[in-house]
Order: sequence, then structure tokens, then C-alpha cells
Amino acid sequence: MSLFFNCDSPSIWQTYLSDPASITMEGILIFNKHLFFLLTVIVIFVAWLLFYTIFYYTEYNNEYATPFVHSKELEIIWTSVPALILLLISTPSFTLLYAMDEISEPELSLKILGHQWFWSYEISDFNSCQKSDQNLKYVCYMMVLDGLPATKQGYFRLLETNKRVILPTNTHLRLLVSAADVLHSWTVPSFGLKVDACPGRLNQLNLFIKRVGVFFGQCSEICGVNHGFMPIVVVGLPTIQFHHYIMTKLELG
Ligand SMILES: [Cu+2]
Repeated sequence: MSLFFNCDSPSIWQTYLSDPASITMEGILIFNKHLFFLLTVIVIFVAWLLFYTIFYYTEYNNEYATPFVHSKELEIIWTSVPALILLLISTPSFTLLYAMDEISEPELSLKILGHQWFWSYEISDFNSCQKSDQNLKYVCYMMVLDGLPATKQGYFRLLETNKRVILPTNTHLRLLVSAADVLHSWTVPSFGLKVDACPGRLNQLNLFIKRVGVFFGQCSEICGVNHGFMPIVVVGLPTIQFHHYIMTKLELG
């Protein structure tokens, strides 16, 4: 099976957000549309007001200045209307924020550790992991394409890693993020996730991948000279295939 199906890599001159692959990202997209609508209405209204004032209140049209200097009603309106608009924005914003923090019963935990300049991952939720050293621990470095043969040049430049993180779809996942040296940030736009990896601190995230695919991300906290060269690749597999992968990895099957 090719792992290149439905690639969610960024495209050239991409200006819009990535296609959502998690509930969080779907929420972010809906909120983004909501904000964009409000923003467009406000920009059109303010621009109209500005041009109207410039064209109709020039000294050519109005020789004598009016004695109008103050209006209490106007003050009340232009204070309360923006306040109401902010209230209108805050409701879905807080809903989304608290929905992201919602702790569900995770079926799997992935430990993510940022290093200068690579990511290391660990899955140790399986009984056999405790009994032996057969746990799923691996290190993901960026793949340098320059030296590869022509047949393998189809990989994404600066986005591919030597190993891909394999996670099940339609499963509640918990991500535990930390760093070994300096600040990093584990970011995958398709999941709507971005969490700082701080040394000495453990950050927790919830993830529910809704569809199969290959998702790309990059470190998003400046962490040194090779900050731009520590990408993240996550493969979302159907649960049954994920189980098969685990069984083969742990030599249980
Ligand atoms: Cu970095």
C-alpha cells in the first residue's frame, strides 16, 4: 500500500488553511469563516463611512463649518456596537477553546519529545512494552533528498522524515509533548494543533483524527540553526491497519 494517498502537504502559493482532518481543525475553519464574514461587513461599512465623509463634507460643499461638536447618543452607539460585535466573536471563540481542552478517555498516548533538531516519539500503552524493551520508540529526522536516487525524488522537500508517526483514525488520542533541550513547538496544521514543547514541562493535547491521510507539520518555535529542518509527518491509518502495524512492530502477530 502506498503511503502517498491523500497527501495533505502544503501547496505552492497556498493562501488558505489546510484541509481539516480533526474536529479541532473543523471548528477552527468554521470560526474562521464566521470571523471573515464579520470582518468583511465591518471593512465595507467603515470604508463607505470614510469615503462618504471625504466627498460630502469638503469645504467646497460646505462653506461654513457647523457648530456641531458633541453627541452623547453617537458616543453611546459607537461604543456599544463594537462591544456587541466583540461579544458575538467571543462566544464561538471560547466554545472552541474549551472544546479543545476537553479531556476524553484516550485509548492511546503518544509521547513527543523535541530535540535540537529532531523529534522523538514513544508509544508505550501496550502490556508487552512494560515486559520487555519492545516499546515503540523512534527518532524522526528530516530526510535529505539530495543524495537519493532519481526514483525516490518524489518525496516532499524539507517535509519528509526518515520514519513517519503512525496513528489510528477515529480513536481518542492523547499527545504528551515536552522537550529535551530548548523550546520547540509540535505543529500539524491539518489537525489544528500547535503546542509548545518546553523542557521540564509536560503539555497535553487531545487528538481525534477523522480521516486517513499523510499529514505534514514543522517545528514552530525558533530553536536554533536547524529549526527549519525538523519536520513532522503523521500517517493516519484505519484502526484495523494500525493494530496490524503494532502487532508486527512488537512481534506479537
Ligand atoms: Cu524549532
